[in-house]
Amino acid sequence: MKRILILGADGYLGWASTVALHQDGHKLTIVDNYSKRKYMKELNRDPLVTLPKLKTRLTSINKTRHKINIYDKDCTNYVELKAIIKKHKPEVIIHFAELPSAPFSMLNNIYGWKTLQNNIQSTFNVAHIIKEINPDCHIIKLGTMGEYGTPNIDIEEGWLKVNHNGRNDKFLYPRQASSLYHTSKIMDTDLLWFYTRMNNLRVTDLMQGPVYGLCVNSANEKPMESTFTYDDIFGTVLNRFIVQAVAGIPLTVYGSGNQIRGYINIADTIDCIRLTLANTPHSGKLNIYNQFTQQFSVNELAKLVKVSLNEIGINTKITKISNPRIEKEKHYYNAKHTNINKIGLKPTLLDSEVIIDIAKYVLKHKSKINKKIINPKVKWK
Ligand code: USQ
Repeated sequence: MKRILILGADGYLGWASTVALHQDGHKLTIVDNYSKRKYMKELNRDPLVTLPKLKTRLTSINKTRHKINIYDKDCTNYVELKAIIKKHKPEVIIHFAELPSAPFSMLNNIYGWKTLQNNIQSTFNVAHIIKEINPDCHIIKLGTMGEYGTPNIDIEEGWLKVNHNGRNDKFLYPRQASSLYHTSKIMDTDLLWFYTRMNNLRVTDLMQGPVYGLCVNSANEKPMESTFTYDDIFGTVLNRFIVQAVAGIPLTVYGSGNQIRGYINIADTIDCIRLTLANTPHSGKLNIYNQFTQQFSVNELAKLVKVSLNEIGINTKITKISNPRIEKEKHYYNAKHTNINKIGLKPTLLDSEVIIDIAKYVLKHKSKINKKIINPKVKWK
């Protein structure tokens, strides 16, 4: 069992990880400054269910096993973050404390800079503090498959071997993002690789595809429930499509719908965190995992939602709307993702049952769906 510091514990993945790792018996300290909630409010976006803040959500959990320490602090504040790390001496830091949305980062110069500033500064703080205090602490950082973009060659897991003029070397796989958010994640990776090779840190970078699904324990929904967003700025595509179908709105396929990405169920995200916790990198090593389980085009996802929800009497229409983003719509996509399977991931595959399960949760909260926050308002051009 480990002493773990979770940064960004109020989010979709942060909260799910907090509950799961607490159940596994780890000793947790969690931090969040609720900045995503603040920006959602500023932009008149709400999640499907507005959950209480961490302290309230932890009331029942904190009566059992180890008590979880909670801090309402900003990870871009070096001094405050350092004090927490000094006090709790984590063996592992899981860093989710980043602004996670591509459309948010492309809305205007203010949110673009906020995304860059928050994400780079929090990552810098984690790496620099760990270098100063305890280089043996394992840093697990959520990266994104979007760092690689859509190159016309296979996407390797983090690294590319290059033979140039008869000589060989290995470099970070080329990165070319198509939003400022994804660019901030590239900068994170560069910072962590810098500290890993210069200061012998131990870092795991999880290059995750868009996540879907629920973190709801059906036996006792309350403590497990994670924030579930479906709006045009903070929602990811599959969760959005399911909410749109339940609300009777045609699914918003952007452009031709041939964009391919690698997707992952939130339950598998949590398992990946558990597996990487058990596989600490050697000192001076950056382990990179491409964290997704299946590739789909947007059209395939829309069709799967339509066919699956038809089984429970929901009749769904699909529309193609002008793509608000600048992204390749027809492209080669073959991303390797074997490293995480090698250390033990048993993938949860996307099928009708999974989609219907998510839809049942959404149906319970159907009256809360705000139809005004579905159509994309942020344009890249
Ligand atoms: N899309 C639609 N219709 C929609 C929403 C999205 O066609 O209503 C399309 C987008 O144009 C894109 C694809 O679906 O081609 C995925 O979009 P997304 O909004 O689900 O995901 P994205 O903006 O790429 O970012 C999300 C998360 C981010 C994570 C990333 C992984 O917000 O935190 O890093 O997924 S990846 O996409 O592999 O970069």
